[in-house]
Amino acid sequence: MDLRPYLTRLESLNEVQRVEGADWDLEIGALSELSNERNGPALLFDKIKDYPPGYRVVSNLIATPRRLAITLGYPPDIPNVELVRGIKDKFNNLEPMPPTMVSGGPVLENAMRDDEVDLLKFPTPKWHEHDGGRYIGTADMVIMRDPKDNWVNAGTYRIQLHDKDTLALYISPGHHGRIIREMYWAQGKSCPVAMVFGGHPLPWMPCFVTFPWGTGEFGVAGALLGEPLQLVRGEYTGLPFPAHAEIVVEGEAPPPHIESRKEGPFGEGNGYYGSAERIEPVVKVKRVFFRNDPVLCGAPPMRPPASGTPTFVLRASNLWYELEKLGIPGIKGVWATRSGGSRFINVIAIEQKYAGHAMQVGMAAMCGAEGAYHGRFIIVVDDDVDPSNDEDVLWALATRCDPATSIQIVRQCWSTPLDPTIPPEKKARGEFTNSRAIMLAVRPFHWRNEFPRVNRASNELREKTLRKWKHLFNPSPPLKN
Ligand SMILES: Cc1cc2nc3c(=O)[nH]c(=O)nc-3n(C[C@H](O)[C@H](O)[C@H](O)COP(=O)(O)O)c2cc1C
Ligand SMILES: [Mn+2]
Repeated sequence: MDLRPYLTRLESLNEVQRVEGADWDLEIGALSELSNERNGPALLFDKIKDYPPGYRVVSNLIATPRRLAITLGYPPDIPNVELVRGIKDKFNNLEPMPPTMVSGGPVLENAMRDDEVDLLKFPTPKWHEHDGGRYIGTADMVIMRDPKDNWVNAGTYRIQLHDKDTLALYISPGHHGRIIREMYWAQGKSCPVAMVFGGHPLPWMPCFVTFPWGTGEFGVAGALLGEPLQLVRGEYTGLPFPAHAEIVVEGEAPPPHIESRKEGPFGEGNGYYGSAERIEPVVKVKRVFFRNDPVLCGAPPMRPPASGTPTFVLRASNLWYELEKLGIPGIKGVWATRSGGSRFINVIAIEQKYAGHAMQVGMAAMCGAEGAYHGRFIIVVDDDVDPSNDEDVLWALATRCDPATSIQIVRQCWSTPLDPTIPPEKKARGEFTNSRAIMLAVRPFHWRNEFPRVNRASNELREKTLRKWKHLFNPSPPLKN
């Protein structure tokens, strides 16, 4: 549950690159994007411009399927679809493990109280050129207690740095933190909040994966860690936060009529500034706790296929789970393409079992809580196609999908204000809907046996040829069909 040994381990696997002398103003953001576009390592920035050595930022911690696999205990080279299958099974069989309260921890090594609070002490990046400010919270945990039922929620919501003791907290409608915050405001009270800006990625993961209302994400974190997460009680709010966190703040969100400020714009995961600049509530910070030489964690959204967070793998896992729960047979693999910003292009590979099976899968993929929200294209392929290989999927689309007969359009589906294709006048009336295309890139079931044979060398011929001629290939090309 401690970030430091985890970073040492990543470093021994060549999965961390140290960078010295970068500027918090756009350079850390641009380097994170350039690196992730190349599937590069996590970046650990030190000696950041204007900041003392030791005040670090790490970005892209689990941004590649490879580092996500390492973090969750899978082999680093596990094929994408096997990773998605593993996460689907793991996350849906978790027995929450309640956290334990401890009396101290590394996070309490340094403190700033009341007038001492100065968040400018940390090298918060300005991530993208047209961002409205610096965002201290991207790979964060926002911790709040339900005032009625007393359980503790932890969610990842973006956090802008307004000034030395004021933050903006942007939470979308329906998300748990927003519901809880409004419960306090309805009683005319400020909402107590603790926020974590860095730590081990395992306890962070449940904070950006959706769990039902009432499920404490800290219990899920314990299940992922295999031991109870250690928490300390904040002296200002009484809220619990991880004892091994890097930087934690405590404060309160006053009702919006008392104080609100402009938030955004912020570069979002679709690749646009979709939610623009709006008036949003703030958080007044009263306490800051941080470790010696703190590491601020960042997971900046990026224009796809780049991404600071592995949301594409998690979307695919949830979608697969939903299809499985419906009892649909023959699902062999699910993927959410990185280019589709994880949501807009979903691919499902099936072993066709009956006429209409492929269309059943396409329709089902638009219906569950995960699959229905914020989608656009659903591509169904046969199981000789790796759904996580974009080039193979495009080949299947190019050769097995007849536009006139294999594409179905469904209108008025569930989208979001972030969807860049919704025209301004429709957005103004709150009509956040879009259309979906189900694209069947499968051999038509009833004449699949007469469909022309594929001319790619068989696995057997490939293996035999490569064994004999392996000196010609460096690195060796893929073996599997
Ligand atoms: C990097 C990143 C940034 C996110 N930013 C926001 C955000 O600004 N606002 C928001 O409501 N959700 C955001 N999300 C999505 C939520 O974290 C996600 O929906 C989560 O399930 C919310 O937790 P909750 O279900 O406890 O509300 C973000 C997710 C990631 C991975
Ligand atoms: Mn929650």
